[in-house]
Amino acid sequence: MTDAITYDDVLLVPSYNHWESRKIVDTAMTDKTGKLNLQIPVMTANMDTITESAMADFIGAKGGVGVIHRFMPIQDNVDIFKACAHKAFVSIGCSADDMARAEALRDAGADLFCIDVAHAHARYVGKTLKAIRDMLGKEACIMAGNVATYAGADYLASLSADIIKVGIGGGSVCTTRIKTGFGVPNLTAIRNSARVDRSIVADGGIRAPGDIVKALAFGADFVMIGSMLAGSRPTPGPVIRRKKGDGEDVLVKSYRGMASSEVQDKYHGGMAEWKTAEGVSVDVPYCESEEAIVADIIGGLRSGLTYGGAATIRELQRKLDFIRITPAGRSESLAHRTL
Ligand code: MZP
Repeated sequence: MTDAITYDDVLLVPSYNHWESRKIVDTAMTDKTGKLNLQIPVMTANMDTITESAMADFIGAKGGVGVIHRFMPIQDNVDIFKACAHKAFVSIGCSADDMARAEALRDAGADLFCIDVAHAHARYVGKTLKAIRDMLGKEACIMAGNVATYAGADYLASLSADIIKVGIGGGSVCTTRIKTGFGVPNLTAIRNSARVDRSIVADGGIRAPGDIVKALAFGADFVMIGSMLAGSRPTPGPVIRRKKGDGEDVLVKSYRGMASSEVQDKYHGGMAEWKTAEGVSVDVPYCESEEAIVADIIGGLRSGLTYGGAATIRELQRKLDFIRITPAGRSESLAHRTL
């Protein structure tokens, strides 16, 4: 048994800063195979309440990349991909239908693919990865996940994944750890997986810019976010008016786990009797300031790099110095002035 940690368990220790301004630091990241170059290391989650073309365009314009979900007919998927003004990842699963989806998306010009299943350290995922690589050729950028261990990351790397998506059970609308008892707290999953010679994406459980800096410092080259942008204007889905307990109206959007019963109902005609939901669906406040959310992320990342005395994300990773904190240390970290 090993002790495992996640974002709230640690703080990064400040080190000597050479830079006179946080404007000087570089937030860009190129993956280790050289196929993906982003101005900010941020991907938006391939969830049906997070990324279609509006989100892909929004985050693409900011220098990140959107990962379009796959829960739609192939032709709709192609149309949404074609509607994107900037580059976007497209995601596929592991069914026969998904091979056809990948082929159609390739023919539509996609060259960034994400093979996405909940537990990707699995033989059927390895087979799909091999088949997709054979179909797309070596130039295509293939991301695959999710895994949470070195062995899982190594398995996908050995089968030609360019980028590996890491995180099991840590997502804000995920109940996998509760339903199955399995998972690895995210910073430990990131650190262990980052020992493979591929870039990894820290996926799930990121709630604040500081979590992004921690994920990167611990070895992730990219992060994937869902909840931080949930409820914002570029997400798919309608704005809903709800009544609060006090009778006041509030505007919300829906944010739901892709393994929730709501998703099973919508796309698969209900939950199969041999399955259980491993995600939940929640209302999140409607938010008109997606610009401010990303500005906060970029500002936090720039500032974090200077606290770490690092000009680049790779330098931040090399200089990783962290401490475990107590619950008192955590509560001191939060704004806590009282009247
Ligand atoms: P978060 O940013 O909301 O914390 O996490 C987003 C991530 O949660 C997604 O990228 C995906 O890996 C994960 N996710 C999506 N659906 C489920 C589920 O239903 C889930 N369990 O865990």
